[in-house]
Amino acid sequence: QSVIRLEDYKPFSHPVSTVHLTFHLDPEATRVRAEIAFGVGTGDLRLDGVDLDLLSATIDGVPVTPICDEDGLTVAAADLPDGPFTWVAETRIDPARNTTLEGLYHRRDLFITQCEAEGFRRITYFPDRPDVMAVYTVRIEGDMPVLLSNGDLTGSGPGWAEWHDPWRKPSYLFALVAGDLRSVEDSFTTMSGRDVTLKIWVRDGDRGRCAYAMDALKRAMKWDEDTYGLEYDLDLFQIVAVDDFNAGAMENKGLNVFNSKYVLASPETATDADFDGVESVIAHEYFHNWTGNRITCRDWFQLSLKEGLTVFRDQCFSADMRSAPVKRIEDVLRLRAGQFREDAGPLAHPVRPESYVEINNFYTATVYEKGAELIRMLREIVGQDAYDAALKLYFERHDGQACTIEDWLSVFQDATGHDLSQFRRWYHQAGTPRLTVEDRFEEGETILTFRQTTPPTPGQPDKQPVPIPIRWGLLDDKGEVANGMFLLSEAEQEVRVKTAARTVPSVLRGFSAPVILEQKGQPGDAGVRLARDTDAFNRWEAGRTLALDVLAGDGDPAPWLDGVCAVLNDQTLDPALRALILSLPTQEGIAQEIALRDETVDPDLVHVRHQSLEEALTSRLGADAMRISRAIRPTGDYSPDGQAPGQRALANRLLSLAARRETDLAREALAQASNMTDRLAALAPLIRAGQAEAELAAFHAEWSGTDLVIDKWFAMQTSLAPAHEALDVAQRLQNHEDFTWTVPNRFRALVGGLISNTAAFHRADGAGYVWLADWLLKVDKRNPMLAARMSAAFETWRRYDEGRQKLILDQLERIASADGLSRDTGEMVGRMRA
Ligand code: DPP
Ligand code: ZN
Repeated sequence: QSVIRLEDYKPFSHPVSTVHLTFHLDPEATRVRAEIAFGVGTGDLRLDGVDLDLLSATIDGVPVTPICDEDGLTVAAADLPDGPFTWVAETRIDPARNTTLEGLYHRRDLFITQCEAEGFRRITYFPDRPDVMAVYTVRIEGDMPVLLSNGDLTGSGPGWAEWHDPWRKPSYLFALVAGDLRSVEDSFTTMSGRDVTLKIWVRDGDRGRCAYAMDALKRAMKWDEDTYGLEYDLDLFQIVAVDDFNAGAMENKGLNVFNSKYVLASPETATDADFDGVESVIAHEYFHNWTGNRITCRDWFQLSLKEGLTVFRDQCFSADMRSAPVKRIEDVLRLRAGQFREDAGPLAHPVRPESYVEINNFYTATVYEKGAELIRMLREIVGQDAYDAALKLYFERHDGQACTIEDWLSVFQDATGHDLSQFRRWYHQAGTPRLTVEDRFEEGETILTFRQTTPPTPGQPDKQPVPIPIRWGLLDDKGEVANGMFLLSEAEQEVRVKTAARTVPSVLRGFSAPVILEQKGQPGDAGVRLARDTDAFNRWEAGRTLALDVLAGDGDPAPWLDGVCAVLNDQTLDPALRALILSLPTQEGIAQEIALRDETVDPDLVHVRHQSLEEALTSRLGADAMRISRAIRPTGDYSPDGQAPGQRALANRLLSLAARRETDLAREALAQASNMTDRLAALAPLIRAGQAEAELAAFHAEWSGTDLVIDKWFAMQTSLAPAHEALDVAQRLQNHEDFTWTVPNRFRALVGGLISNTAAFHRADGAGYVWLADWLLKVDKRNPMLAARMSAAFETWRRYDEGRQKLILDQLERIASADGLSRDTGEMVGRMRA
């Protein structure tokens, strides 16, 4: 496998100014004519191209015969004119047989493109790299009612359309969609008075489920103006929802392509969490217009330049739209579940990686979520005003360019005067730092001693201290006596605060840095923080600490039970926050904690402990659970905004506890449920109890044909079935007539669902591992990106006992030695076994 390295970066040999593309669409034989204007360059002309049939090529009208290979073609320098020249190539491609879902593909009568990272080379020969930016004009010919591409429509007639995008862009932002689609239209007037037409394109019949996405888009556009002073820059902004998509969505200039999961939502079909997802992904892709499109990446090692910043921006947007502390807790849950897990295993890599085999394998939680945390820390370190000034300078200095992480950090240094040389380590060093805090009271002072270390990760045995912004407070029995922000930059440092007596420290408030905190305090401290920390995040965190003492060790459940019951009855607290505090860490979260303590994870024991703490809480609450659940459940019309989702979350959490004893309570709730959030919440306890057969059949009958809901039907069964049955359930369901493994959403629903059922996936006999490996081998032949992503289910193998380790390694070896394994999956499996 050939390795691409950051240190080998060289600019492209020839500048490109314009690209004219003409598509004659045909499912099996699409012809693409590409006319590319190259400027004066040096050396050979090397163009990327994969699975293309080259029909003809000319330079300035004269036929040329390039040397073609598997990855592209070369025209020798001797055959190139001295001055600028025009390259014209005609290629033939087969979108119907393109099962990779990269490049141009044809599914269910739709032509769809996905070009990030390297899909454009499956459309035509081109220097397919983000630092080659050009102005595109596109003509589409095809017998379909809707023919879309980037930018503005400049002409159309029956069977053809022409588009022009005035903004220079890299090839990964090119898009084309064609087929029988319907649109929902709206408009937005920008702060400078430009009227922008907004269109969301969906299949006939789905127009009734676009309102929330449209509303979120307009709110995102307004927010970016208000918060960053950034305005949209075309007269048209379009979103297309498609059912066959490898990722969540794609920010192509002026024509975002979305997995329909992040567009279509109605109270009957989508849960509160789905509505949140629509809002944040719509915002994320829209925000890319400036952080990604106007300023793009020089090369793919810089991916976090656009992704980290854009995730941070969408997190802030969602925090402003709803409860900020609740959003922060949800972001941290996600960070820990994906990124801390990644950082702790064989796939750990820096936010800015230094090498890759297949770039698709680096669209990771580290690049995205940890990348966002780095921006958040920068803001924490320099302060909001300096952050705003830096962002202003970033857009002034780099608009229209393809940039690096160094460019970004230089902007911050220049705008704020902060020396960020040590901060760079956050981008280069993999692994999650461990932060410990010890406190003592001496002579009228509370002294906090902070220490940091970062464990070795693959290829990086030695780590250096990183700057860690630590927001802290001190609590006494009346409330907060002091607070502040401390920047820990050395391996060990102290903070001294004058206090009258010992206080309870509350550190890393708001999760001010992406580190693992170990708090060496007094036994009752977490209980104090849970009861009265002024920082909502740390109240939740204290509950989690107490729960993990029971779940990952042998702690006494009483402090957790007492603490969360007090929180439950605190009417002044946001119900959404109460629901989060009342929830247990997931079994994956518990396993992570056990591994952190250098103990072997026993998934069965984790499962048992998890169940018994749920049971203990159920006992403790008794009849209160249903009483409070009923009282707090919102009545009236469904709304995904405001207080209602939090009230539903709390009502449903309590229902899930109460229904452990009496499944009839869940049946009753199901009968009364009038939205998808409540229906799924009512179904869950029945599935867990293995008593949902009739309900699942009714659900299927009602939603047959509504793909996103049927995805839920599959996922809930494999993810919630009792551990000893879940694999059988999955094997039965994979023969269901609605199970189409070639559709990524459906595959992820069933297989991803089973993987998330940790005790089932990690069955001691290894049947879960064999089953997943069988699937990966099958899917890899069609859609390598999808298989490679899913293979990360094995990344935690070192956590388990020798028996399970061997069973997983056997499967990794079986995959590694399979004939024709993709570069994607080959790289993943290789790294996991190393
Ligand atoms: N660039 C996309 C996104 O993260 C992923 N393909 O929005
Ligand atoms: Zn993104």
